[in-house]
Amino acid sequence: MLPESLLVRLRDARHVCVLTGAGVSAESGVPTFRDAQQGLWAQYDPMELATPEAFQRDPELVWRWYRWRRELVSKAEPNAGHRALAELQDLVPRLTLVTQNVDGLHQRAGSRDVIEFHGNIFSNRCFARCNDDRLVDRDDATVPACPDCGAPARPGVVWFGEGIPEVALNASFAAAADCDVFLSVGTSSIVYPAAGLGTIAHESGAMTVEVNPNPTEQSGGFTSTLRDNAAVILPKLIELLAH
Ligand code: BV8
Ligand code: ZN
Repeated sequence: MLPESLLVRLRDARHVCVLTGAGVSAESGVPTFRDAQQGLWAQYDPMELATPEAFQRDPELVWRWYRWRRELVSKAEPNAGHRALAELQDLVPRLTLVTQNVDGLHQRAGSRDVIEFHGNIFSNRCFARCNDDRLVDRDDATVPACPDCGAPARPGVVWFGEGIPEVALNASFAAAADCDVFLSVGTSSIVYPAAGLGTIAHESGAMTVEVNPNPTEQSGGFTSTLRDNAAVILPKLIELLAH
């Protein structure tokens, strides 16, 4: 059951901040980041492939991995957890949704102004960063070339060892520090700086809640933890909030 205190705080909240991770897309059939890679990819460690070094070493391999994931994500549909977060946006005065996911499922569920902390798997950018603002809209080869400088194009995601896009970083930190309620949904809270948002919210006096069927490294730092799937808990939360 959901704690009454959470409902009271949500009803009074001026600003709610939600951080999601791969767990919110699990029920859409998108494997979480740390699930054992399926089939062909079982022998690769995502921590190895999601790096600029891996791309430098073998752009073809990295592109094949991303194409495989793009294929998987394009066949996935948003689930009840995504849809509940889209509804929450119209039930509170202000909602900041920060996602670590690169699958675009929150937007497909109707969420607006989603902060994509780690980028988006469907966008391509120039690996040589000749023009960071320009998305490379060519997808004609395994490793598409940047039309401006001919360097290889890369998926528009943030790799390990790369900085978070400035705008996303600042907006997320500001929202965590300003919000009255912070929900951490479907993340193992391992990857920084995303995993630091919950601590900022907690230290700024927000009520912080972890929605995850399993405990995480940060469970002890939350006001409360709801041990069930996002697609079960979030619709229940909306149901109670809306009535
Ligand atoms: C940075 C995009 C500095 C790509 C991702 C050594 C070397 C280099 C860096 C580091 C290092 N040591 C530490 C670091 C920092 C590093 C880091 O934190 N590493 C970790 C592993 C210790 N961070 C970085 O490198 C970041 N950048 O620090 O740069 C810098 C600063 C300025 C200038 C230059 C440099 C960048 C990190 C971004 C990496 N990119 N993704 C891609 O997707 O291909 S991270 C990747 O992991 C995904 O985005 C994913 O979202 C993220 C976190 O994983 P989760 O989402 O939490 O998923 P996970 O599978 O782990 O957990 C799922 C959870 O869901 C589980 O808890 C499960 O119980 C739960 N669950 C399951 N089912 C459900 C559910 N919950 C609810 N409902 C369900 N049904
Ligand atoms: Zn270029």
